[in-house]
Amino acid sequence: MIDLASIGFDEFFQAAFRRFGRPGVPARIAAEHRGAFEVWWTGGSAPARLSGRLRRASEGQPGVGDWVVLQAPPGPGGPAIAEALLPRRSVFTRGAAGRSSRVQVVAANVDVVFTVSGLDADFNPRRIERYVALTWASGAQPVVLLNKADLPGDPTLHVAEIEARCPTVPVHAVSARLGEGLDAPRSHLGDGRTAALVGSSGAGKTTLINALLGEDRLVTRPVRQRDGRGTHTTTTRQLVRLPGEGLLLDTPGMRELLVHENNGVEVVFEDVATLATQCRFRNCQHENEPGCAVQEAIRAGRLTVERLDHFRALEREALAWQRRHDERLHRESERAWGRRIKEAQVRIKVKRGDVDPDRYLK
Ligand SMILES: Nc1nc2c(ncn2[C@@H]2O[C@H](COP(=O)(O)OP(=O)(O)OP(=O)(O)O)[C@@H](O)[C@H]2O)c(=O)[nH]1
Ligand SMILES: [Mg+2]
Ligand SMILES: [Zn+2]
Repeated sequence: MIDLASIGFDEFFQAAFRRFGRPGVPARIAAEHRGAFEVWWTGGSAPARLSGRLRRASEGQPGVGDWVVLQAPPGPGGPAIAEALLPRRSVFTRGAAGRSSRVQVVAANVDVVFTVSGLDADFNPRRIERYVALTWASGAQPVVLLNKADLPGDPTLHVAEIEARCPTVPVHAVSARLGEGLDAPRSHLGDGRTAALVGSSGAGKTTLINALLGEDRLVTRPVRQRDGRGTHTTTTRQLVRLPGEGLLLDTPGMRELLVHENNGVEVVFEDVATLATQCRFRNCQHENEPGCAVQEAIRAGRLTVERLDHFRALEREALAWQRRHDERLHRESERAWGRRIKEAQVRIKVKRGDVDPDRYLK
């Protein structure tokens, strides 16, 4: 038996299921492998497939983490049939490799996306930025986990570098192998919450899940000695339950992180974007300008400050993203980042008392 609330079936999905209005059984897609699904429903776990109508539906295909409606309770007579996809609260997608127009659901209805990066040859700040940008666009909270902190070297510099590049994003150094620093990812979990782990093959996503589980349940494999790259060990996206602490979604390391048109931004922040078009000034920053529809909505209780912050972060990421497409602008911003990273490094040294603050920080 599964208590649906513990796997994320909250008021949002309850209301969506009521609006669906026909008989059926709500279930969450827990795993997918080549078109075959495993779903979780109140009766436990069961195999499922999509109805023909859902397979042909234009609104996008269901992925792991999605809530679907089964025609009937699963029984012994073969896979249950999912006939409808409930609306999503968040969705992390990427352009599928190969056919450029296809969009692949990496993780649906996740509250947090952990971008996992090894503090070895895998460490690549620009790639981490891309994951963070895609996470903002998904509607989930980004968190960066710099794994393998047990390797020689000082992780604090890397943490500072990522913090400088991704302001407002929590960045933590952890060691999945030694089980160190796990309170940080734990603090983002909770009963009924879902966190997805993304990152390149070999970063240690599955090892991290095992460490949080406290048992070696999922298969992990060493990276190649030569270049530290993983061997694509995880091949299915799947949800794992951490009793009382929520759900983790393991994903296969991605070879490519293709961006596609807007990655769902307009869906997730439609309310804020619409309000912004109603401000008196076209370049309104929504701070204390007269005639600001966004601040007006906050005063009236129709919009929360948190949501505006989240939207701002996304805008900032989107801007950074656009910049990267412009080679000339890109080089300029790279120099600016370099300055900010240096400043962050100096701040750390000042904290440790290694340098005289008056010389560096004015
Ligand atoms: N030194 C060190 N090695 C680690 C750590 N975490 C994971 N590893 C090693 O990194 C290798 C790859 O780990 P996996 O967990 O399989 O990596 P993954 O991100 O799941 O990779 P894919 O499933 O291929 O996407 C394994 O040999 C792990 O033991 C860590 O904290 N420190
Ligand atoms: Mg794995
Ligand atoms: Zn405004």
